[in-house]
Amino acid sequence: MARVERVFSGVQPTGNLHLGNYLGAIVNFVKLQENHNCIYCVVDLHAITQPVSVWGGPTELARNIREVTAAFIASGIDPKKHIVFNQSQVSGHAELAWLLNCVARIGWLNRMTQFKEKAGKDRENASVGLYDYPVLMAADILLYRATHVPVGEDQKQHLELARDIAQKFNNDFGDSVRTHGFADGEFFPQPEPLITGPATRVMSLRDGTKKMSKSDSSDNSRINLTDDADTIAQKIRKAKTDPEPLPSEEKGLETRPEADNLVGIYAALAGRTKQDVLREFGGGQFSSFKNALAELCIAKLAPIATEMKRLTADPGHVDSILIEGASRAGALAEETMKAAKDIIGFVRKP
Ligand code: AQP
Repeated sequence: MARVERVFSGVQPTGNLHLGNYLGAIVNFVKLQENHNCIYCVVDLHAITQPVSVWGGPTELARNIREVTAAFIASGIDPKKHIVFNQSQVSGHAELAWLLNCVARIGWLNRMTQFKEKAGKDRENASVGLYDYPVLMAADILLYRATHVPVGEDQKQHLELARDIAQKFNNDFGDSVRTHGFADGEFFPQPEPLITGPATRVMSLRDGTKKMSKSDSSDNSRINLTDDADTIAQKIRKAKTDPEPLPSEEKGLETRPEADNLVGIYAALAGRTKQDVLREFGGGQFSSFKNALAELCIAKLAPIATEMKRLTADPGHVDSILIEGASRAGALAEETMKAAKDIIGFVRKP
């Protein structure tokens, strides 16, 4: 099996995509297309790890799968040159997750902070799937033997776990890995997290210490990719700030999470550094900065929302993109599954 540089990442179809998903992940997905082979996945098997009341049931799930696909394409991902599909259409994800469940250690999973946050106090009542989420995520990446994974800051710990699982598989089956054509003993490459740009962790507009998130009960806490211009302007106007004017130096943002967040969003949308943004707006009041931010946000997001609307109006077309992508992803997945099974020692049809 040839070793190629390959990018993999996924987004859950669990509700409205927001500016955090866009700046933390999707913008980087688009950039990476220039120099890499990319696989972008709507991770619907991950979505169902939450209670049905969270992901909304069958009709909502199908609608959200198509909406995330539309967001990928409207943002500039090319499904002809790269691969776009939904996870549940390639059975290798679940199958490899089982093999990796037997490699990953319970102690490793017990340290995962996302499970602790999402399960909350009622841990006994969380699904086994939610606990196992990071192993499925490792399987998603390793199924394509991906080398680079663009994600937001919140996924860093899961990426480290994927690296540990890859390494333990390679070590546990070292001799077999080598006799099956991987002389360097590395069947699964160590996936590199790509956490880049000024907005790797976009915070809530209502509380600068909390991540912007689909599951926040306040819609005013986030800007959705489908929000219209008036809604975006209103949410930015209402965003929490402090009474001080904006600082002129980045250091002045250190103890001001809300100001830091808004400046970071502006910088990411404008393709500038925070320092550069402060050079223009430092010393000024929030009201004029917020007007400029709203204008920029609308200019960047409105064309995406329009294109998403156009695409989701034709679900048959979106489904055909996913089916075609799944067929190409499935062929790559099958190669990895065959090799993984041979390495472990399963008997199979040649
Ligand atoms: N606030 C954020 N800032 C930067 N990046 C973010 N990402 C999510 N939130 C932010 C990145 O978006 C990608 C897709 O995320 P996901 O939908 O698969 O899962 P998530 O991290 O659970 O997203 P949400 O929106 O915050 O959902 P809930 O409310 O369920 O927790 C990932 O690369 C993620 O890092």
